[in-house]
Amino acid sequence: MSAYHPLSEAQAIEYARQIPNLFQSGSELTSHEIGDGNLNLVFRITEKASGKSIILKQALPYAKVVGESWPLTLDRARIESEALIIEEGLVPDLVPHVYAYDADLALTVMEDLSDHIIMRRGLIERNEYPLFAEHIGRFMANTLFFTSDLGKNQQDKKIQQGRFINPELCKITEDLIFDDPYRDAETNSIEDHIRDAAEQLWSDSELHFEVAILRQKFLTSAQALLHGDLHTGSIFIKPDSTKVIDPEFAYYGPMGFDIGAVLANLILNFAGQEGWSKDLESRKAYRAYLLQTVKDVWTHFEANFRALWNEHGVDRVFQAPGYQDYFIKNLLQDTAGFTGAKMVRRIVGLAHVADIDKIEDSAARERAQRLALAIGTSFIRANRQVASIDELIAIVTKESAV
Ligand code: SR1
Ligand code: MG
Repeated sequence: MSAYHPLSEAQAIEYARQIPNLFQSGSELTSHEIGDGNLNLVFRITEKASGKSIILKQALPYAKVVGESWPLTLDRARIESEALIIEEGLVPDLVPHVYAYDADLALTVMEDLSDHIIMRRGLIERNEYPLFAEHIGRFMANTLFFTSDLGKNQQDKKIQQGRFINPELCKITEDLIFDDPYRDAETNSIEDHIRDAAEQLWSDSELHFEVAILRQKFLTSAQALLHGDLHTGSIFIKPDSTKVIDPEFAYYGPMGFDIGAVLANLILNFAGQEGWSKDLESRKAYRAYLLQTVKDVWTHFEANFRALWNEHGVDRVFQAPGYQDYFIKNLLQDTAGFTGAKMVRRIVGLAHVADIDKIEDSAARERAQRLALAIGTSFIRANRQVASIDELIAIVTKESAV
């Protein structure tokens, strides 16, 4: 019989006490459940005397955002802890340290990052993070390159892929990103004032063709071990530090899906700016910062990725003249499509983003939603054509000028 049970705050303290070499025996510990995501329990355990703290993250056997009617595998806790450990081996400064993983309780014990804030909140507060683009570009270049056939022994890659099949969490993505937004699905969440725009998505067969291309890539293109859910709620940040958390959706998929998640969430915040400042000039300045960050994320990613390829490429055939350029061009195109799909799902699908949903003025919120849909659908349509990051920036600029 499994020993699994969801922990209470008191039980989390008892659990933490038993972890060797963390807290003084008998010291006073406090416990708070601080999880605000869609799926898990997250306890922060603090030792009163020393101020030392850790995080216990426990998977629930269902999706918290919906309830017990949506069962969900506990194996995602294993996936998350194994992915974090792999990422720590590649970019130790950019992920939290994992102290322990408990398979019976589907629980990971990890470093507390409470001196950072969740990046989505940081962007809503309109903070600037000058090191973010370099950090996330380096995170994605290293994790994607060194888990792919470009940078990892190709037999070892296949074995590693076997540990990251993750069918249930992939199915969530397949439904919520690559299906439901394009039909009148029960799980969609659509505000009445944009119903017409949603209906347009459902009847646009040319758009459906492009979404089919992206869906097929998500289902079959096992390029690299992805984070799988790399939105700004999966990033802890402060001005001098970036930490990527929450890789429970990790699986072997198309690289552009991770890059697209980062860009989409920057652009969703861009679309919501009217809701977060009354001052037009300050809004323009923050939007310029966000667009520059979009460009810098891609540029840092590309520079790091090409350097890794040139220095650590494992495959002789992939050194063929012109192949690296061809690969990067295709990756940018995938990134464009996945960015668009990730924007659209956050406006009409099941799980939205606070950058848009928390805008109180409904007229401003509607404008933000329509802008996000216009940019998102344009990006999806660009997925086979775009040739430079500047072309993608130009789409955002054009749609937001209308
Ligand atoms: C039912 S889970 C909804 C969403 O939350 C996660 O963060 C993923 O983005 C997923 O699609
Ligand atoms: Mg998450």
